[in-house]
Amino acid sequence: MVAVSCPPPPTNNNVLLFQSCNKPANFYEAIPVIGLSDPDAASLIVRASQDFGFFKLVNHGVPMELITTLENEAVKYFGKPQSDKDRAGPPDPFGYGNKRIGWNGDVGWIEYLLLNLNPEIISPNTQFILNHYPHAFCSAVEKYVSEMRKLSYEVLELMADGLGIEERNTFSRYLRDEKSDCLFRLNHYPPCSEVEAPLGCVKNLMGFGEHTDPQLISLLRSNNTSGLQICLRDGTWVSVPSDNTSFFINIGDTLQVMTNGRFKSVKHRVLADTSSSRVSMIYFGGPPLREKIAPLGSVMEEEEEKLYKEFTWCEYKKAMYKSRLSDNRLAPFYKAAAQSDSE
Ligand SMILES: O=C(O)CCC(=O)C(=O)O
Repeated sequence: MVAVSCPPPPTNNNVLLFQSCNKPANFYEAIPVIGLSDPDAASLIVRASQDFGFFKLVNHGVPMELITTLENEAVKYFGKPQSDKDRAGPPDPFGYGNKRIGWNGDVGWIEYLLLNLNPEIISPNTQFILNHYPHAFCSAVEKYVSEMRKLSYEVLELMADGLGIEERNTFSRYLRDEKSDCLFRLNHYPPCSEVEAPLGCVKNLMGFGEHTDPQLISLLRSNNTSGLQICLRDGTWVSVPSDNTSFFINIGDTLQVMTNGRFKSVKHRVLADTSSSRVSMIYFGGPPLREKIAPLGSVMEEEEEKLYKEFTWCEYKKAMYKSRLSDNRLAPFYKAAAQSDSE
């Protein structure tokens, strides 16, 4: 394991806007690997969600053919002329985005397509994509997302089992709701040249800066190009070995709140590769906009203090849209006492 610290962006080249970072030499091999039908899957998932906020899911039952079809469609899409791709942008916040992530100055070595899956939100860009993109692309997205929905329910229900909660749908009900606020994102990180840094060090450009995911969980799949890094609980950044046959599951901020901090939302980031493209696809499972989010009594011990105030998912999103990627976006929702303890 190699500790990494990120110096300020380089000033001696034309990629001034982009953060760069040393890449840890070694891949971290201790990431929990869990089979969906392992007899002890529920308790392993709970342990991984507590210790890492992250795990690799194998034997997930999602047909490889469906995954490959979508990946091929994504590669075709990102290979189109820039002017074609720009027709679905700039992000509203959905649609095609290039280098700029969000509205508050975050940039990365990335282009992406973010699709809204919430029937309550109107996104002209998502509508444009559904109306104008090739049938093969839209149909591949639809089939893939439908598999992601099912998989997210299964994982969340195993989490409830593992925590000893009687109601298996305690978490999954938020995503099963027809107004759930879910998103789907395709990311493309083109190869980048290495950035020369002082003292002859070589650094990689930041593809996607450090952040936690806001929703309950994210289901991430990538091609065989590495670049994803997670932050361990001791603050060390480690590289995740790529595996194009598995899913990586991220715990998001909302599940951290619902479990009163028992599960940790995992800080992660992506470094662009110097020689190959990375393509990733991520399903983000969020609750309905008006749903109240708070620590759940069924997860807490008697007498346990709630660490967070109650808020709606819509309130969280409003705060999030004003923040930078790396901000602690749960900060406004800590109870005062819990906040001063964490300072
Ligand atoms: O591309 C990846 O592997 C991760 C991207 C990510 O963290 C995101 O889209 O929120």
